[in-house]
Order: sequence, then structure tokens, then C-alpha cells
Amino acid sequence: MTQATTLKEQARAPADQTQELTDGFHLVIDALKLNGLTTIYGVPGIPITDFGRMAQAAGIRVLSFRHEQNAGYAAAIAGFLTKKPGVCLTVSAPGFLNGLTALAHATTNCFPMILISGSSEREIVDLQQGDYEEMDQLAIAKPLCKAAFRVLHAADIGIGLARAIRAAVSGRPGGVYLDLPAKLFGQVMNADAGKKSLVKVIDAAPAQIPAPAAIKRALDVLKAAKRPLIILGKGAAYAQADEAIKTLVEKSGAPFLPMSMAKGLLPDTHPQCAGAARSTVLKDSDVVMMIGARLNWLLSHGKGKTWGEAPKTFIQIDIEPKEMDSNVEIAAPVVGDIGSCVTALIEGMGGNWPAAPADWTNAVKTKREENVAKMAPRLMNNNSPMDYHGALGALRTVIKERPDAILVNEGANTLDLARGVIDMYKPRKRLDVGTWGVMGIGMGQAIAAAVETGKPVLAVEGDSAFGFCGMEVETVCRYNLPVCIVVFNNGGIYRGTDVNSGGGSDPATTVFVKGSRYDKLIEAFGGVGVQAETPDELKRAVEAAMDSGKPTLINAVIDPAAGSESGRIGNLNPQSVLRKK
Ligand SMILES: Cc1ncc(C[n+]2csc(CCOP(=O)(O)OP(=O)(O)O)c2C)c(N)n1
Ligand SMILES: [Mg+2]
Repeated sequence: MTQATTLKEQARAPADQTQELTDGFHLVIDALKLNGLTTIYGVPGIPITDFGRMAQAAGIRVLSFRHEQNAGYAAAIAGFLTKKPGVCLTVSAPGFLNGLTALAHATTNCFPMILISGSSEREIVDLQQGDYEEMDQLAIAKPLCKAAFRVLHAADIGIGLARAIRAAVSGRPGGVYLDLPAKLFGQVMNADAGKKSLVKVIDAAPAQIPAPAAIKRALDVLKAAKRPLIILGKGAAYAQADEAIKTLVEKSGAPFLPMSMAKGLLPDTHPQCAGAARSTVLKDSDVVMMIGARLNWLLSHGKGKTWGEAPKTFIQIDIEPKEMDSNVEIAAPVVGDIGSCVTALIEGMGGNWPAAPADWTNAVKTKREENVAKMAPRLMNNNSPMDYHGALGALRTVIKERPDAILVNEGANTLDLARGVIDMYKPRKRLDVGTWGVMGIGMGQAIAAAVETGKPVLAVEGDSAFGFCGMEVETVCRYNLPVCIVVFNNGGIYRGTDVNSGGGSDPATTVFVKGSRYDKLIEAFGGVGVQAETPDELKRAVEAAMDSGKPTLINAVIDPAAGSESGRIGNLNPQSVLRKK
């Protein structure tokens, strides 16, 4: 008899009392383990409480969160960090919906993730007879993810999970929904047949080799460039083709611009890094090679003022053919996985590839040095209350001294300014709000980063951003994770100085309680809380936290007037001529 065979089940098993049995609970666990999925992020409840317990007993690491959205963000970023689908586990209807934002976020950001949700009885749900937590979850999930599956028979669990894994990681990765109705878990079947029904997914994300003609076309365009630019996106970071990408960039001699989560793929201090000369390189380049980056809003759709007058020719490397020409014409599309494409490009370049023209690379270098020099004194100020630059100057040094640490970052000013100020030195060390600029990813990402990598984590959080996920400090403390949270407390969204222009007693829509002490929150759960009022205090507190590995929350007091509306993207706020003075 297996552990799975409870007395009740034995009583139910009619024919052969000696046959070994298994059940849905154990088949899901065995299928996950068989495929190396050994961590689950979730929230327990009917119908998955026992499943979580059994998974933990079977050696799967099951991390329970306080809200499914944070568990979902943890699973999504685990997918980004590991190239294996991150697994989030939720209860039916409300739990499922709480996890769904993260699933959609994973899909938008091309992170492999599987949201496994328990669901209520199909017969009742489909007749809309008001079951416990009734909802047609499969139909709701479908438009928000890459694929959605439901398993009704225990014998199909193996195939169901195999389909989910392949859908999540092959081609362009994304979120997958797997619906497991309550009844499935208790279904019993012969243990041998159950074992045979499991599928170990072979080569889940097969290499996609680019066509030689596409490689030649791309290299012809690049060779003719007078002012080439390489843009690295988070797809390039995801690919884990770090050495090949470095070789390509260095061989080309072209300036490179890392998108937010591609920072550190090559160090921000690399002589070819054009991060500090972003507007110059976007405006003045003539050939732009995109590697795992999309011409979406973050790059002004590849046109308009940001891109200047100089005509552009685009080379784009992406695994998704439909990405090509999505916003502007792509002269040289290279479709394939990034590792294979970049390797083929390097081979095609041969031994005597001409370096990018020196007048261009020197012009970029000069601009970059100018901008870095302009910023330097602002980063060294020791003002109290702190401004963003003073506080970030301190954190920049902390990361410089600890390049292995993972930086999680969200907020508006807290995000945009930290991205510019804090240099990254290694791949996949910067995790943030991604394509949607979503608030609330911080704690989920910090927890998953610590769990998946074992490295210390520094989470730099706007006070509003932190509010979306702050209760997870209990989770950080419960699992005793090496996470240091710095809340940039400027008393509000963008600023803490707004007033209610209606004159009523309610505070303005964007401000919070003045002088609040977020550090007290973590003390409630046994973590270390620190109040920091100067950059020096902040630096000392972060260093102590990173050295001790103790869960720590530092309330960094930021001048409420220091921020600007919507950080760096205020231009996206709609304007009406009626309101213009
Ligand atoms: C889920 C979600 N809700 C709302 C927003 C809108 N939003 C953008 S930034 C932001 C908060 C910015 O304030 P804070 O985190 O305190 O950063 P600060 O600019 O004050 O440093 C909000 C609410 C969002 N991006 N995502
Ligand atoms: Mg704020």
C-alpha cells in the first residue's frame, strides 16, 4: 500500500484489495517532482490545503503567502530567474482571481509561470447552481495567458502538466493556467498505471535556430552602419546566453543600451555602455540591433521625437516572429532563440569584423562622461530629509560593493531614479515592475529571488508601491529570508505635498499619513526595523542588514517635495485643452 492509500480509499476500492493505489493529490506532486518543479508559491484553502501539506511532506518547498497576488509575482520572477515555470497555487474563485494579475503580468513580460488553481464542481459550476466559490475559471483565464488547460481525470494529470510546462517555456515564454477541480485530487487509480501516466518533458524549450539568410542580412546591415546601437532587453537576460552576448557586443564595438532588467548583462560600467547617454544614442544612431527587446511604449514604439531625425534601420532578434514589424519596419528580422541567434551572428562576423566607427563611439563616450560627471555631486549630498539622489547614492555604493546581491525596485520616482543611479554588474540582478510598470511586485520578487538564488536581496520600494505588498514582510520573517527592504518614505504617490484642492478635510488623493514609520511593521514579526534620516545612516543600516542576512525594513525619510509627477513618465498623463491655462 502506498502512503496515498487511506483507509477510506481502501474501503472504496472494490475489486482487488491488494493492488497499490495512488490519487490525484500524489499524481500532481509526482508529476511536478518528475519535472524538477520543486518550489510552490501560494495561499492554502479549500480545495488545495491538503495538497500543500502533502507536497511539503514529499519534499517540495511550499511557501505560503498572505495574498495570492504576491505569491503569483514570486512565481513569475522565479520563472524569469530559472527558465523553469514558476508555480503558483491558489484556491478557487477569489484566490484564483487574486493570482490572475500575476499570471497576466507573467504573460506580458514573457516569464514562464504556471498558475495552478483548485476549482469547484464542474457539474454545478456549468449549470450555475451556486457552488462554493463558483466560477468558470478556465474561460476567465484564457485571454490572460498563453495557454489554459483543465484536467478532469487523474490519469490525465501527467499529460496536463506536460502541456502546461511546454506551453510556458517553449517559444516566447508566458503564463499558463492549469485548472484542477476539487474532485480530481481525490480520484484514485492503480499506482502503476498512475506512474506510467506521468510525463517527463524532454527538451521543453527546444533551440530555435535562425535561418542563415537572416543572419547574413542582419550582418550586412550592421556592417554598413556608421552609428550602430545595440539594445538589450530582458529577453536577452532571460536567455542566459551571457557570454555570447558579451562577445557579440564587444566584437561589434557598438554602444549598447540595457533596458531596465537587462542592466548588468554587461556591467553598467562597461566602456561601451550607453545607459548614461540614452537620449543621444536613440536620436543619433543609424542602425539599431534589438536583442530580446521590444519596440513597445518603453522605447516610444521606435518612432517620434525620442528617435530623432536620423533615419533608422532596425535589426531585431526575437523568438517570436510576430514581434517583427509590430511598430516600425524591421529591415533585418532574426527569428530564433537568443543564444542560437547571437552565436550564429558571432560566427558570421568572422575574425576581422571592423569595429564601430570611432567618431561615433567617442561622441557617445563624451556624452556619457558628461552626464555621469553632472550627476556625481548630487549623489554625494548628505541632506536630511534625504532627496532621492542622496539616498540612492548610498545604495549605489552598497550594490557596487556587493555585486552578487539582487536588487528589487518599484515605485515611480523611486523606480526611475534608482534605475539610472544604481549601476548593476552582473546579469539578472535587477528585478522590477516590468512591461506594465505594475506596483506591488516588490515583496513577491524579493522572496522568490532569495529562495531561488540564495543571494541577499535589497528591495528599494516607494512607500506607495510597498503598500501593495507590505503584509508579506511577515512572510519574509517567517521564512527568515536575507531580504533588506528600504521604503522610500516621501509620504505619498510621487510626492507627499499635495493638498485637497476642494478644500475639504480629506487629504489629497496622492498623500499618506505624515511621518509614518514603516520600520515598525517588521518589528511586529521579529524582524529588524530601522529609521534612517540621512544617506550615511541609510548606508550603515543597509550594510548591517546585508551582512547579517536578517530580515530588515529601513524607513528612509525622503523629502516629500523631492519627487515629480509620475517619475519620468509624466508625459503619459492625459491632458485636456480645457484645463490648460
Ligand atoms: C497595480 C498598480 N496600481 C497603480 C499604479 C499607478 N502608480 C504608478 S506609480 C504609483 C506609486 C508611486 O508612488 P511611490 O511608490 O511612493 O513612489 P514615489 O514616486 O513616491 O517615489 C502608482 C500608484 C500602478 N502602476 N500599478
Ligand atoms: Mg512615495
